[in-house]
Amino acid sequence: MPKQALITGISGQDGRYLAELLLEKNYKVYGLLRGQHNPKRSIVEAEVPAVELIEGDLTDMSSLIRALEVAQPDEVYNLGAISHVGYSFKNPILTAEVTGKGVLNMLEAIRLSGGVKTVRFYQASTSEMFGGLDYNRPGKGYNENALFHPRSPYGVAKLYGHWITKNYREAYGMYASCGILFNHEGPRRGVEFVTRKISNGVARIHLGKQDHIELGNLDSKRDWGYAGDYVEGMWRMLQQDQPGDYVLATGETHSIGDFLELAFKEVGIDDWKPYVKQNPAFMRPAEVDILLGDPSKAENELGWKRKVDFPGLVSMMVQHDLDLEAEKTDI
Ligand code: GDR
Repeated sequence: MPKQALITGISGQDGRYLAELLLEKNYKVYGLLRGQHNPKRSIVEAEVPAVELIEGDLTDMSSLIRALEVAQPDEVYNLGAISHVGYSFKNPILTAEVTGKGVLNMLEAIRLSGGVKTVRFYQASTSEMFGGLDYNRPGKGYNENALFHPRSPYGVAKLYGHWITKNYREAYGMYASCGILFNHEGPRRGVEFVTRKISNGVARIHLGKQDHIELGNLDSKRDWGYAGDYVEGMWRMLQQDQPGDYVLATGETHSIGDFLELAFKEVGIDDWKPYVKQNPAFMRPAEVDILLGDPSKAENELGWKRKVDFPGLVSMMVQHDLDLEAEKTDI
């Protein structure tokens, strides 16, 4: 019997990469899709047609119970969330409902439908729980034991999701693991996130479709890896004898300026400054200045290591957007 998996957040970058990976491994994959008429349905159907979509919402526990009845999953990957940090400042209550309480809704749905000892659960935790402040700033990098200090409604909601998942592990003996993932990017990343905004902007500038990119804070640093590598780590976490929490990261940190530098070089522009304008609208009320992860535990225990390096990631994203934008007939 092939294993069965249910993925929430199927229409996001990670949902689609993970679905591809599980389908390659012969899983039967179900995806929870939100909304009455989700415009991303067609993207999922085109990229991973073998996924069976179930309509449901993390804020509606009855829909989650129904999804579990349909999917009968061995593994649940909870990737669904309001995931944009800037947006979470403007919609903090909705973020708490979906990104925080949504995790509890799914855990309770599993428990109430009798799956607490049979279903393996993955929670998408995040480096945004750390905060990058002076007092807890990482030397070698944040690991699983580092202090948390979230700096946004998103980070706070994710921290709730993290702890409620650990609580179900401790209270009910559930196989529940949290992947504390540092930023992971790729051609499927939404253009509202800084890396894709830059790669897409660079491609459009190169093709004469726009003349500059508007960004917020250029000084923050992130530990950026490739999402395709990170979904492999998620899967590995649920194949261990015991559940646990793992950091997935590259162990390197780079500034937005470093990303701009490499992205513009990809199209032969050495000085990016004339092409970038700062717009306060993209600044956040509180910022995470630096993130750097220490993936030693995942490397040692899961045998996981990222394959794509920083220059490889930037190049992959810019080249993808050059092809995409060249095909489009818009200006
Ligand atoms: P992040 O990703 O907040 O780290 O969270 P994002 O790409 O949005 O921001 C990274 C950094 O870039 C700065 N920045 C801008 N960001 C955006 N989105 N748009 C801009 O115009 C811009 N200009 C500068 C930001 O201020 C920030 O410092 C991502 C999300 O995917 C989370 O869901 C996930 O949990 C973490 O990564 C790991």
